[in-house]
Amino acid sequence: MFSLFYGLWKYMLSKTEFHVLILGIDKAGKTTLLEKLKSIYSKMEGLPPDRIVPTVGLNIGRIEAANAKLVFWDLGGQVGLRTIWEKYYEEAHAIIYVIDASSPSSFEDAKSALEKVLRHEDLRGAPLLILANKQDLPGSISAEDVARYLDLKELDERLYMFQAVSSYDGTGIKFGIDWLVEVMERSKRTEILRVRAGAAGHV
Ligand SMILES: Nc1nc2c(ncn2[C@@H]2O[C@H](COP(=O)(O)OP(=O)(O)O)[C@@H](O)[C@H]2O)c(=O)[nH]1
Ligand SMILES: [Mg+2]
Repeated sequence: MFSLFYGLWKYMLSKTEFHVLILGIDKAGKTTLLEKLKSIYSKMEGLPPDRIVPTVGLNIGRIEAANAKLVFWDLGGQVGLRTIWEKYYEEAHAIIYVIDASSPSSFEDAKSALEKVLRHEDLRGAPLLILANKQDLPGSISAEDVARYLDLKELDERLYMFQAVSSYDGTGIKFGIDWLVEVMERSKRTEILRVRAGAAGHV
């Protein structure tokens, strides 16, 4: 009996397309991360870093990872574009927040932008993967130090993890994505989004 339900559950999850927001301030490395994700997980070659231009609006990437279908939304990070973020919040299963771990002067801005994201009602319960990016650079700080610096107070009831990555050489990315898929599959928010999508389908 258990295995029947488990099988059904697994089947439903395999049909789910998870929406993952990639957020962070300008130049944190969001678009470079998205292109790296494409090149790691799909046969398609991602854009090389020197071909990536500043994002105005939205970049989308679709991949399959750990048997799950993932859609990434990379939103422009410039202050003037941040109001666009909120339109995607409601539909997102999880958040990846990218931080340039080699740029201490940007930490304060990164922290306040993240706190604003976490306070947003429409993102309640969304699992959060915080990436300490640019680990290939000698001046970068560890994921633990980023966590200590951010000293986030509003994480309760949210599944989260800090992970050191490099969007250049790919270090740490698979580990972070595996974690994200696992927590999205069992998150209450995924359940709520599924129920809502089902209800909308019957209208
Ligand atoms: N060394 C290094 N540079 C990176 C990494 N990720 C992004 N960058 C560089 O950081 C700058 C901003 O990257 P971009 O992806 O455009 O940032 P976005 O504004 O958050 O989308 C570019 O010059 C990238 O080449 C990384 O992991 N290592
Ligand atoms: Mg960008």
